[in-house]
Amino acid sequence: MAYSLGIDGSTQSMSAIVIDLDNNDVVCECTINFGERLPEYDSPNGFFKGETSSEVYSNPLMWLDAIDLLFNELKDSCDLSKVKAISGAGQQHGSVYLNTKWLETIGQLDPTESLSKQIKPCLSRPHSPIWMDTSTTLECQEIAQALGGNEIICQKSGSTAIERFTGPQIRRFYKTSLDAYPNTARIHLVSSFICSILSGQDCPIDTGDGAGMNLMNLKTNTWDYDLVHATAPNLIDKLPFIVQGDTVVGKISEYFSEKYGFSKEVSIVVFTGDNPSSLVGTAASAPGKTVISLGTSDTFFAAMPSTVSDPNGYGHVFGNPSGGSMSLQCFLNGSLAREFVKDKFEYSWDQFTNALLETPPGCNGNYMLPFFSHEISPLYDGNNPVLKGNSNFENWRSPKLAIRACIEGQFINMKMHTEWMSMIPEIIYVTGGASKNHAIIQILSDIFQVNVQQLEVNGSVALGGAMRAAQHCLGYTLKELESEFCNCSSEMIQPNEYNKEEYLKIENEIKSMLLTL
Ligand code: ADP
Ligand code: XUL
Repeated sequence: MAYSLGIDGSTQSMSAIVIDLDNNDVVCECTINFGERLPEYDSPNGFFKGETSSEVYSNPLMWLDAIDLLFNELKDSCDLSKVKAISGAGQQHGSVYLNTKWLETIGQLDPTESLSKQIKPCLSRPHSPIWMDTSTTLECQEIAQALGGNEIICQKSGSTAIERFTGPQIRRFYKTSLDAYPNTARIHLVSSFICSILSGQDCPIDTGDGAGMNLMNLKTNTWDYDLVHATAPNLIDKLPFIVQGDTVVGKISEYFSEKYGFSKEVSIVVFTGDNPSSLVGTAASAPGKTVISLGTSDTFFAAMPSTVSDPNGYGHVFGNPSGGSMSLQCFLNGSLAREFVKDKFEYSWDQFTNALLETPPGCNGNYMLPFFSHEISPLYDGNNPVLKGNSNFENWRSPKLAIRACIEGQFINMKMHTEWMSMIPEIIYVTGGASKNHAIIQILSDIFQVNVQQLEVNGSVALGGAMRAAQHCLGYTLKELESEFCNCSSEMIQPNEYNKEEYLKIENEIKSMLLTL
């Protein structure tokens, strides 16, 4: 019997899925929510703010305690001796800073002690900046200036210098912590940190997650000398190696085999970022399928037929764990914007849905840029949505118009800001909380004029890890794994062609409203 295990080290929780490759079913899924299970870390949503609200950190010891809790639960839920391979992913961009003790300690973890107690003395920086941190605007400018402009950074790394990306974060640490930076022997991403802990050795970074650092050259898949040099001194010695996503890094460490009952022969595949892993777990590894996740923020990602970067600098190119590259566009005003409009009128989701159904496409000539908070696609540093239409609408006196205009504005903005990817998707897979709302998805389908299908998998990040482990260690093909484990709802939502012209008209309106920002 062969089981494969996938791990997801995400912002709010540490999760795992175990799949049975003989019977093609999910053996168990466990989640440790940081806020609920580890309240001593004062991070109800998995992070805390620094001195300024733009600084956002997590405690890496919290992640380690969550790993111990997770494996304890897994041990009670299934027979871990049947697991033959492990891989997984972490939230992208976050970084862990370690001193020279790390390199000795990681190979000799004692199963009678906790992970957090043993790794604590290895941290050269107690807290990890994560992807929600936007404190590095100055460092982004400095790196861009040193390289001769953001265009060059984008050509080299797939993204312009971005505040949450690891390079600018490292530069800020170097500038503000003159003692701690030289004491740092290794800087890991969340993914390579967890992978190192599991395999009991200092592990590499894969090209998928490495591309989210503003340090990796997309053409060579190695650290880019100019970017590394412009970021911080002696940085190259502190970075792990970069490897392709199919690399087997080694076997599970004694810590896990002795403590949780794994066989010593379990192989571990290099971890990747949560979005690249989700690409695998949603069966979208090959070009042609696009995934839109309508969660806290909305993300749009797809495997790329050929690598291009966003000339406007808002989008990103990451490595595709199955080879080639993937594009990703993140919209911060996702579910929270939809909820803002719903709550403003004290509506339930059912009332919200009825409002959508009772208002015609085009919203009777009322348009909205639904940016209720800071936005990154496009860059907008305010908290006022822009409304254009009749006075009832502009003064928030019409719930129906506000609701329809918000959803239309979100998806038209999404369409416009993903055109740089130059792909006409054959199908859009949707996932995340709002994807269950049929009325919202119909508008999405009409605006993109593409068939849309809802994904049934919830934990696509952890599932992607388990699938990659099975593929690269146990010889299963991705096609086999996709057909057994990545299910979609049977219903296909089809675009209404009659609405095409109407939405193209609104696109022009939205374009001119964007110019006023
Ligand atoms: P995340 O994984 O980012 O925490 P989820 O994918 O679980 O987020 O989505 C949660 C969101 O789904 C909620 O914030 C809520 O706004 C949204 N949601 C839940 N039900 C509906 C619904 N019926 N229609 C639209 N949005 C919904
Ligand atoms: C992607 C991004 C987030 C994180 C956390 O660029 O910042 O999606 O990976 O999920």
